Order: sequence, then C-alpha cells, then structure tokens
Amino acid sequence: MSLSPLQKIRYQYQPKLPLILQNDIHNVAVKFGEPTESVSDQEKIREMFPNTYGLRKISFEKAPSKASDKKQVVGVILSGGQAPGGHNVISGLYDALKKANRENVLLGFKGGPSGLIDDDYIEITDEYIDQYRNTGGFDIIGSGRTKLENVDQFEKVDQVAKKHGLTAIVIIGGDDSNTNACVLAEYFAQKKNGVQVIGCPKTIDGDLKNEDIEASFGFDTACKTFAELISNICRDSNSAKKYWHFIRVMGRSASHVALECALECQPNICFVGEEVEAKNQSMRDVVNYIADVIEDRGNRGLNFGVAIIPEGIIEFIPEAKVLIAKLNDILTDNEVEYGKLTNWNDQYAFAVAHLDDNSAKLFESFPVDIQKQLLMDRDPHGNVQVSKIETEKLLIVLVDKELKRRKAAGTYKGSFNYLNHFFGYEGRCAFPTNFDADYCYSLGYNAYLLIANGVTGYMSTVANLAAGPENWTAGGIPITKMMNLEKRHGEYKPVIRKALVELDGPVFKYFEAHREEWAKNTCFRYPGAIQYYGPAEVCDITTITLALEHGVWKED
Ligand code: FBP
Repeated sequence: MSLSPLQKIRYQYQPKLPLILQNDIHNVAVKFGEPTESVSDQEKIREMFPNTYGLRKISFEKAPSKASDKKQVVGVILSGGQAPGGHNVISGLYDALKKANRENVLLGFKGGPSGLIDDDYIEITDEYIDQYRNTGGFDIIGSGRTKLENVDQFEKVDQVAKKHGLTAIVIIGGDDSNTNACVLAEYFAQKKNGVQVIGCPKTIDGDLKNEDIEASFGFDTACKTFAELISNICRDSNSAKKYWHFIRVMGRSASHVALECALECQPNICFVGEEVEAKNQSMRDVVNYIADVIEDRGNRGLNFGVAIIPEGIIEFIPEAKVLIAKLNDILTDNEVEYGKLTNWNDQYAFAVAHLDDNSAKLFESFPVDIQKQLLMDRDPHGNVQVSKIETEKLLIVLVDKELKRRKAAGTYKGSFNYLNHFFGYEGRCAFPTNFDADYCYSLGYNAYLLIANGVTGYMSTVANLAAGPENWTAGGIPITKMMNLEKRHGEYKPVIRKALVELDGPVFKYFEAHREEWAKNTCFRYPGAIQYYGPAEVCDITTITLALEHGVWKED
C-alpha cells in the first residue's frame, strides 16, 4: 500500500499531553470537587438518575494513585458524524491502558452503537492502532447513528459486556450519544453489573460545549479546513471580480461553524441562524439583506462577493421552521398513505393539501428541487436532514428574482453572476490539526484514568484549552450535570443541553461589530492551509472562537 509523505510522518507525531497526564500513570490521583446539580429541572433529573445524579466533579493531581490496577477490558465506540481526531481518542485510550498494564484489552465495537448491540468488534493491537494515529476519519472501527436508548438494547449490551468481561465502555459522540451514555451508565449502575460508562465530547458542529466542556473535538480541524477553502474562494472572487459565491457550511442545529469561518475569512455576508430566529426574520428579510449588500456593492462596481450560510438556517427562519415541523408531522402521521405515492405530482399535492395556508404558500414559493429535498426521508430522530437541503441554491434563486425586480425598478445597476458550494463532508475526516490531535489523545488518555478510578456516568474533560497543551487541565464531569428536560416526540426527555451561538457572547459580538465593514468593503482574510510542522504560532493556534471565549484573541 502506498502512503503519502504526510501520512507516514503523521503516524510518528507524538501528541502533547497536559503536564499532569505526563506523570507516571500511577502517580496521577483523582481529586473530587463539590457535588453537582443538573443545569435545570434538578428534581426530575435526580429522580431519573438516582445512581448517577449529583456526582462530584473530578480533577487530576500529582499524587500516588489509589486507582485499581485490576485488569481492564474496555469497549469503545464512535457514534454519529465523523469528526477529525476520533482515531486519536482511541490511541490515547489504548496507550494509557497498555501503559498501566500490558494485559489490559481494548475492544473496538464496529459501526457505532449497533456494534455494541450486535457484538461486532475487533481487538485493537499495537500494529492496528499504529495505522491510524493522528489521521482523520472514523474508519478505524466505523461509526453509526443507531440510538442506544431502550432497555432491550441495554440488555443486549449487558450480555455482550458479560461475554467479554468488559469493565468499561467509552462512548465517543455528540450530545445525543453522550445523553445515551449517561442513560446506559445509570442502567448499569442500577443493575450493579460493574460496567462503567465514560463519554467523550465529539462533533464538528461545536454545539456540545458548556462551562465544563470548552470545545467538542473536530470543530477546530473542520473549521480550519472549510476556512481554507472559503478563503481560496474569497481570493478567486476578488481576482476575477465577476462572481458572488454562496457557500453553505455544515452545522445542523447551531451556527458555530459558519461564525468561525466568517471570523477566519471575513466574507461580505454570513448568517447566524440564532440571530435570524431571535429577530424573527422571515425568508423575505433574509433575501432582502443579501440583495441589499449585493445592490450596494454592485452599484459601486463591485459585482462580486462571498456569502456564508449555515446549513441549519432553514430551521432558524421561524416560518420555515413551522413548515418543516408540519412536514415532519405529515410524513410521520401518514407514513403508509404517503409511502404509496410514487410520483412527484401526487406527493406535492398531498403535502400541500395537509399544510395550512401560510406554510403552503411558503412551500409553493420554493423551487421544485427544494420542495423535494424538504420531503426526503427523515433521520433516525424524525428530523429533516438539513445537510441535504440546498439552501444556498434556494437563496440564489430568491435573491436573483429580487435583484431582477430591483433592476426593473431602476435601483440596482450591477450584474449578478453566482456560484454555489457546500462544505461539510470535506472537513469531517481531515488530518486533525495539532490542536485536535493533542486534545483528542488527551481525552482518550484521560478516559482511562476515569475508568481506573472506578467512576461511571462521567464525560472525559480536558480544559484551559486556550493556554497550550502543557497548561491544559484534565478531569471528569458528571454527565447529569449537563442535562435538562426537553420535549422530544411529545414527551419530556432528559438530554444534554445543546450549545447555540450566544448572541451576547464575545464571538457573536466581534462578528456583529465588523460585519458592516466586511459587507461594504472587501476585507477578505486568508488563513491558508492547516500547518502541521513549523512555528507554533501557525501550527498550534486554536480557533478564533476559542480565543475570543477565553479573552485571548489578538487581532492581526
Ligand atoms: P454529529 O452531530 O453526529 O457530530 O454530526 C454532525 C453533522 O456533521 C452535521 O453537521 C450534519 O448535518 C450531519 O452530521 C450530517 O449527517 P450524516 O453524516 O448522517 O449525513
């Protein structure tokens, strides 16, 4: 097999650990903090998690460890969408396990949660792990979106755990997967089967964060990959001066990715879904804002520019959100009847007949391709798959129409030529940046320490992330601390609260203070390609989001 030079050299990269984790593994002791409470709905969550509620925060310090040195057999799964660094979580976990005791075993369950249920696994060995160190992707064991949430599934996992003598399971996933990790931990604790469950915070979307989790892994690399591509387009646009580029970027439920890319590249337009919703903006408002910027630039001879659109924007525009929710209900409530319709005209007529006037009007105003995308299969949670809705094309069509109207009215004097792009899958499996390589390795290594110290229902945490790996801290946070109750399919369920962009936070504020200038003038910024080797100031930088959140962002 032929390996690229970067592949070969990345295999050799030794991820940096926080100073505390560099100590001999038997010289890292657990320190318990204050008992915790969930972020809200405390009483209800306490009732739902009698064994794992109120646990104490954990940090690690240098002192002789009281951790058990019993033989560990640990199972690990990757869950949900790919995020750069997943392989390093597994490498860190593997290295710590083997450092503590060569007899320890790591089993990788394949294809996500379903691998745990179906007992589909591989034993991770030195030779195997060495092919995946510091590489992107989840192909080491694969991933999947099966929801691990009901007692039948937990029972099957319990059987699998018994068969292999598992002492712990590490679930690497986003908010839903970690919620499920917590439910599984509670179930096992109640059963007293002795199997611990530890979560690790993953998602390129960046929406699994809170006062304890400073960043989900993969966000750094994915944003930097998209930002490189977007800034290349910015430069192309400024060179040719003849196209408007509409670029949709991933980020299903939050606009952190779009916002970070905007800070990196300073495009003329970027939407933040959370703001669109807070201001109750309609599709018309969104289209008019874009048309205003294009008109203003076009009338000054600047017939080019770049607009970033978060993929989830469609669900933030209140009237579109209502439409999507209604379509979700129509498809669920009439699954059989709708499933029998085989041609588009019938499907379209069925949808329109079941919508109220406002939603029907909005639906009818969309191009056919978008209508079809809105009626596509839902994900396992019953939600529309926003990554498959070409919102950038929808906006181009609507903006083009509006600009033609303005041209006829004599206010717009420019020309509108456009191109569309979608960046999502391009960034999810990139070679992790040094930040993600180090962070993920540390999360996995740290997960072992939590296991050795006998705790369950915790998420592995590495914090102080803006201060460089040697200053990072390591510990564990009870997952119940992050929970609140949310209505899902008509029922209140305990879930980890998703972190949306905070409109009064430093990241959005920075964007808000600059966007007018970026819209008017051409202020593109060029972050370039991710650097893996060279000076720390280009190789080890964090996202601007993280730097602003930690108050250490220095403008160029
Ligand atoms: P996770 O929340 O599982 O990390 O996945 C996020 C994401 O990458 C979104 O940005 C995107 O909308 C979605 O996954 C795409 O899902 P799929 O991989 O199933 O197409």
